[in-house]
Amino acid sequence: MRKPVVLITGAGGEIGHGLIEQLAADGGRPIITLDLAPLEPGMNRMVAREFTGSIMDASLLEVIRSEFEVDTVFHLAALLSTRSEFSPLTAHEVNVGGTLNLLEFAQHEAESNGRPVTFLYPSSIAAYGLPSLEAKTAAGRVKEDEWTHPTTMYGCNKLYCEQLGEYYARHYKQLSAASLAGRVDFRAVRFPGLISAMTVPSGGTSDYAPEMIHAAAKGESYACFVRPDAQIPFMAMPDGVNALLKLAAAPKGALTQTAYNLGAFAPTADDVRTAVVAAFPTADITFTVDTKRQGIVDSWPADVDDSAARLDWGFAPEFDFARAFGDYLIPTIRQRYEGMGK
Ligand code: AKB
Repeated sequence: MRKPVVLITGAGGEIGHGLIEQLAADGGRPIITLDLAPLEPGMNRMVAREFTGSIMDASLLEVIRSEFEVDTVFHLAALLSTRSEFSPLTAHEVNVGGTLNLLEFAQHEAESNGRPVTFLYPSSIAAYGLPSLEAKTAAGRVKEDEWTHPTTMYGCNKLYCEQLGEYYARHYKQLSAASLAGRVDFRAVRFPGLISAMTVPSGGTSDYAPEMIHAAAKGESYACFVRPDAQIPFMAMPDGVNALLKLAAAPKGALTQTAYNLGAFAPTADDVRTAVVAAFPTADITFTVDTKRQGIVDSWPADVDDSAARLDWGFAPEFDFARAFGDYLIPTIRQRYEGMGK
């Protein structure tokens, strides 16, 4: 009998890093990973097997299926919003084509093993598109089904993949004689901007907040590319990882929707700057607005209504703005860069 394993795609990225550590510490199912690049030394010791390759490589996915019984997928691999605007076709191929490959993988795995595969999908606030700053201010905390008219390729990809996941979960091959839907137990969260003390993101538009903090800790100057009053929701990485794990463990019957908003705090760029300068008084942070990237941030909501996640599966972030900075970001980042001699 093969032991069930957890598959993490894009495992070497920001979320994968924290997720592998937490799953390994929990000591549950063995972890297997798939990423374009090898995992960092240290991370690879926490996983049972590491595959280096692409989610676009169907034959590699077949190899994984033949060697392992996967019962949970965390499909993290994606091109983020800024990078996707420079290469929209590649973004579509990776973000949509790659997700479709993984959904097919999960469907086949569930059919051959005779039990559903839980499929966790990190969607994003990029799935929203507010047409103007006036609309953004008036909208306040948006609900999952409001303002879903994304302006970015990444946002379009995320919203469509949420719908693809729902198709596999509820309607897959609905005209076939035998019912095949429901084998993929698809669950998505719409992440706000994530801020990790351990890694600096790349290719995203919410990157200004983490970049500001990491630059200050390293003693480097930083020119923030959005206006001081730019506002979107953010979350500390440990809360993001815990949310994925909590949603994965939630009883299916408790879930009333496939995609859930998650929020924690919604500072302006200037609020972030103020908190960073309080911790690093010599920080040199200025604002040089990139109007195009600003436009993307302006199209995302100032905050989200995450009451469905709180109600259905007990989402409860540990870190508000003060705690995220005081208890997690500043002490961990300080220690990290001091240890590295900056
Ligand atoms: C990005 O900026 O691309 C992401 C996101 C908000 O989904 N971090």
